[in-house]
Amino acid sequence: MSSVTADHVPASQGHDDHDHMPHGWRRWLFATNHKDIGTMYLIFSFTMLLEGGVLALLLRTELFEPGLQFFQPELFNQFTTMHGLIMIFGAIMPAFVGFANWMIPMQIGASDMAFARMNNFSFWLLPIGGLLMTVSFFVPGGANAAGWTMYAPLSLQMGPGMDFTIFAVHILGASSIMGAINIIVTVLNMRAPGMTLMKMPLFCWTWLITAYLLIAIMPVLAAAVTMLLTDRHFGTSFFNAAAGGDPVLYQHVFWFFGHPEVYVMILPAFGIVSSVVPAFSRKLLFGYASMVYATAAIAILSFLVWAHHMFATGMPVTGQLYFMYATMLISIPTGVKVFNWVATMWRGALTFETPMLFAIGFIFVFTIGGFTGLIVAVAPIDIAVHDTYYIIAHFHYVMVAGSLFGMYAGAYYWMPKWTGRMYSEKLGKLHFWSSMISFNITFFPMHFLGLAGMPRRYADYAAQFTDFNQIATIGAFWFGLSQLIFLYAILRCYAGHGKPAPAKPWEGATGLEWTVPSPAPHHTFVVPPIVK
Ligand code: CU1
Repeated sequence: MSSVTADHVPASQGHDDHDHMPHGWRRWLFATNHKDIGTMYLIFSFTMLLEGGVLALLLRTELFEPGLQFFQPELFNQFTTMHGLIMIFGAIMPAFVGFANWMIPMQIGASDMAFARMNNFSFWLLPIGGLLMTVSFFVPGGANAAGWTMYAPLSLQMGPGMDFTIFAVHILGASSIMGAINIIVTVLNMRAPGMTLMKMPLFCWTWLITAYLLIAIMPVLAAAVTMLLTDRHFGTSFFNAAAGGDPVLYQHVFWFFGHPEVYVMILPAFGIVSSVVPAFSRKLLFGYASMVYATAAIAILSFLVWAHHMFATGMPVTGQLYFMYATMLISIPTGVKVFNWVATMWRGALTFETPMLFAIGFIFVFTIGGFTGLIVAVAPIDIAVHDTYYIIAHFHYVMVAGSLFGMYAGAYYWMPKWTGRMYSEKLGKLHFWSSMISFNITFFPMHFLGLAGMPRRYADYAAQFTDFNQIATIGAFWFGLSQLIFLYAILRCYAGHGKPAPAKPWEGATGLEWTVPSPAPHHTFVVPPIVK
């Protein structure tokens, strides 16, 4: 990574009067500039993606055949829980904060994030939280096997690993809240002259709205797990029915966090796709204002639909109807977005470099996930497929083909800005096609498994489910290996291979970040031209 900055810190090295950037490991531990912190966020989240991915492959290995081959059900369930928690809190959320750190200041013409030292703190909480989450495996009683949702009453009976998980969630949540505060203050206070809110790139808008979501929901999650903690150790009985508590209350509190959390993980991807599609269509984004309003509408509606995760708890029919219709309402602003992306491409001068492939792949495959979301919003259907692989298929279409593909679109799009090098288009395209095909081989059959009644979170299954499970496992290993292509492609850039990137590598790209040279100078922003 030294080659990234080598060209840009020469004068100050040695006699360090103006540039207070520390060198060596201190540069990273004490980092206060948004680019280094952004890089660390991205490295951390990719590491967690690999850890969560290995856990997923362990699950798929056990599920290659019916019967118990490798893992006992208890351990299998621990893998399930940790796969979910690590992907959500370790991989997806920090990755988007990494994108925000790198790109938002450059996109709005700010010199850095508003709170540089808090930025350092919120990053360094992550490895601590991630470590705590991971070591809970090795605590007596093990990591919690109650699922990533940590439902009471089961989570009240888990071993000490559960307390590790609770504490890890607190720490990761605190990091998210600080990241969100930083992003809000940066966007609202530090825009260059002329950069009005309605001129910001969509990525800044989607992150601004996401940050408000985070501030609203992370304390709710913290409250839920704190109540678990006091139920476990301090004699309360919020969720303990035997002592007058209500386990379903846990689900209400959890999903009041959990549903908006889904949008925390997808809105920034919407922002990235809204940057990439216009660039490779050589057109301005179609319907900018409607994109902003649709994002805000999705965010507001996301607070009103939480109990669609709870249709199977025996809700009154009026409650089921309300949550069903409210959930379906979200497909309207989401449809506006998909329409706008397609309309942006309509009659554009399209080219299909890797970022555009991932963006189009996102629109196509994420929309399948959105569509199955509409299907499971229907209460009677949801009750039928509740806790089956249909749900697993649905949300992996949203989180992998949505969040992850959106991130890959952004990573290839801005890689020249980050590394100063052009990635290999051959490797990028190989990564895209290999991921796209293997992703669908992995997750599409899970729709059939779910409809046929295969339940989630079991290490064993009935023999008639064997074929689709074997297909899914083969796809999963293929998908996992494909991600190493990305690792290789980006390491090549950092190692200085590939053509030097021009400041503006993409013909149709607009936005302030492209007025900065590649790689972006280490400390300060090149004084931005006044936006007209
Ligand atoms: Cu939901």
